[in-house]
Amino acid sequence: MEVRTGLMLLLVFMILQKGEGQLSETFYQNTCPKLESIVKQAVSKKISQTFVTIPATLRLFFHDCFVEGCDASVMIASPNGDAEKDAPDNLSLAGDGFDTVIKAKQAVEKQCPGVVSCADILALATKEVVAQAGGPSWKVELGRRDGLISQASRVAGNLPEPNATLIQLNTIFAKNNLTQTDMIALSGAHTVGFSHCSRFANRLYSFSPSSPVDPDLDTTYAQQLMQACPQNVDPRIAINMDPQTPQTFDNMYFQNLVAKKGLFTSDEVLFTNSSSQPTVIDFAQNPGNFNAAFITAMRKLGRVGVKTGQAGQIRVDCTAFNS
Ligand code: HEM
Ligand SMILES: *[C@@H]1O[C@H](CO)[C@@H](O)[C@H](O)[C@H]1NC(C)=O
Ligand SMILES: *[C@@H]1O[C@H](CO)[C@@H](O)[C@H](O)[C@H]1NC(C)=O
Ligand SMILES: *[C@@H]1O[C@H](CO)[C@@H](O)[C@H](O)[C@H]1NC(C)=O
Ligand SMILES: CC(=O)N[C@H]1CO[C@H](CO)[C@@H](O)[C@@H]1O
Repeated sequence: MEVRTGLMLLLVFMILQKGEGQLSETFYQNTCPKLESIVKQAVSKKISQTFVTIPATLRLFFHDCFVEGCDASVMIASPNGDAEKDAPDNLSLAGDGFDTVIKAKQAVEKQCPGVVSCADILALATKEVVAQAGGPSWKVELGRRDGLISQASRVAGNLPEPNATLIQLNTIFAKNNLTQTDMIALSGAHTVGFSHCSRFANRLYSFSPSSPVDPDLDTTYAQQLMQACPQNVDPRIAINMDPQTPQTFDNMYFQNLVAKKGLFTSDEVLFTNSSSQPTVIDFAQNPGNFNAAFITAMRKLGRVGVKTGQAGQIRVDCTAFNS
């Protein structure tokens, strides 16, 4: 009899544990029912102030998830300059992404104090910026807790470089449970936003001894890039990554790749390598297929390394651990 009761308790305990440890679309249904509309309002206001809100928030989410998991660790500000956001890889994260999360969190705290994690607010804000740029929308899984570690030294090697090969891209995404198709779809985020000249200048001036300009770059596009980014250009200069529809979240990125107008080597390789080319052509020709793949991949990205249940904390201020 006692053994059976014990087993029953164990079973109930295991079910509870499992429920607690998983993300769910209805996580805040009772504790903060208006969460989505509060975040939406804060994000819309921020977008009306600056378009940069859109690419900056989207990239911030990606960088957060790939380093320590989606736990808002990228938001932490360190007085010593040794937090995740201070790493060289993060040097170009635009301040407007951080500001978007801070503003949305402040709005959420007014109605549901101490309940919603910064990690979840970043995930919701990211869905919002994509939708408001004309991209697809999706249901965001919630229940992430905020992380307790944010170190610049833990960034290196976890984020892909713009000169990465297909194998390197696949390896780094696979470590985050993302497939090659997920990786290609997520790269479509480069349909909005900016890049500094230094991230692709090698393709214009020093590609190889026999060919200073990368032969995989359309010649007219290469000339336009050289005009925008002359050698020794001001390092603060940044250009649109999608030269055709820079402010719209569409499948133009893939059409650009087919036209040899991918900005980074890591973009163009998705078309030049025969193993990924069919997916690029599919996404270039069928926006619906891209949108569906992007949704699938964003939901998977949002599960990377998440802390749930009692792990981590619900930060009061997204830029600081609770004291
Ligand atoms: C596949 C590997 C990837 C590489 C090598 C890569 C690399 C880069 C680089 C070098 C920049 C320019 C940064 C600058 O100079 O300011 C950039 C910008 C950006 N990336 Fe990626 N990225 C990758 C994947 C992703 C993913 C998965 C997302 C999101 C889902 C993303 C979203 C963005 C956005 C939105 C920007 C523009 C940021 C802004 O305008 O503030 N990237 N990326
Ligand atoms: C990419 O650039 C970095 C830094 O310049 C270099 O260390 C690395 O070897 C390059 N990777 C490839 C695949 O060319
Ligand atoms: C294409 O990518 C695969 C990995 O998916 C790699 O094995 C192969 O060497 C690449 N091909 C070229 C021509 O770089
Ligand atoms: C990848 O998925 C496995 C199995 O679900 C999980 O144990 C692991 O933590 C995941 N990795 C990341 C980085 O999220
Ligand atoms: C070292 C460094 O410049 N880090 C930067 C990382 O990104 C944040 C947000 O834009 C900057 O404030 C830091 O200066």
